Amino acid sequence: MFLKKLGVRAGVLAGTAALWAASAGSALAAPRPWEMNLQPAVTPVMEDIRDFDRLLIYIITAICLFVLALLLWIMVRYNKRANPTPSKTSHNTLLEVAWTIVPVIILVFIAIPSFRLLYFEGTIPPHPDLTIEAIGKQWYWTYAYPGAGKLRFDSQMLQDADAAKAQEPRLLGVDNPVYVPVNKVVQIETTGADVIHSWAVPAFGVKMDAVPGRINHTWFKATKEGTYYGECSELCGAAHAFMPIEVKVVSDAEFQKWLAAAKKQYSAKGSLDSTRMAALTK
Ligand SMILES: [Cu+2]
Repeated sequence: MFLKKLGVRAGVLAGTAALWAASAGSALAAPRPWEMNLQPAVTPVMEDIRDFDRLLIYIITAICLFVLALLLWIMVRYNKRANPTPSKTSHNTLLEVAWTIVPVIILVFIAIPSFRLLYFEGTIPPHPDLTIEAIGKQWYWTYAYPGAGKLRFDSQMLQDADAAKAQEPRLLGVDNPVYVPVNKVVQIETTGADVIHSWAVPAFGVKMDAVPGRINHTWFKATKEGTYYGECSELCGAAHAFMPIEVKVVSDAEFQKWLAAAKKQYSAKGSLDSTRMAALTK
């Protein structure tokens, strides 16, 4: 957002931007082959993360080009042939002060939006519309909706054949996805039942460690309906790569419909205390 104000949103990455724009539908909600950039944002936090990322790219590019120009200039102007008798100068106060102060100014310039973003991510809006518990287990997730009685269920990765049948992406689709309403503040309370896991959905700009013995909080407000995928992002054991996260962002009405059905279907099926091994069969 701050970048918009600075007016530096011009298309350095015009090609990539065009690609994002062309595929702004819900089909983009999953990672794609050869994707070079962050996934498109569907929450205000992720929008700011992408803006911040872009700001850093501009700064890094400018610094790299400046250093490259200096190197080329030195190589051409001060090589042995062009400059046979080198100067014996060893200090230049002005230059030394400049190369200390300028990086400090650049870092402060980066720190201000960085801290603003950190606080935005870290501060859960008061009175979230929905709270979901995400319990990381070796190697699947258990979800509970504390506002909906005993609604609790396990979410396991689909095996390849089942994923193909269900038209879900391989290694990302799950049997029981999480449902959330669109444009609502969702608070995630996450913990680990055995080892440290991490609940992460790139399109939401959310990544929070699930630590046994404590509850961590994070939040998101998805502004676009669709299916979004994430993965456990803390190395948690042999099947760490096989405990994906699938979130379906749906309309209010659809969410209520799912909630009613889910209450009947899942009530108290998953369990906080029992840890069972996820099926590893291929
Ligand atoms: Cu894990």
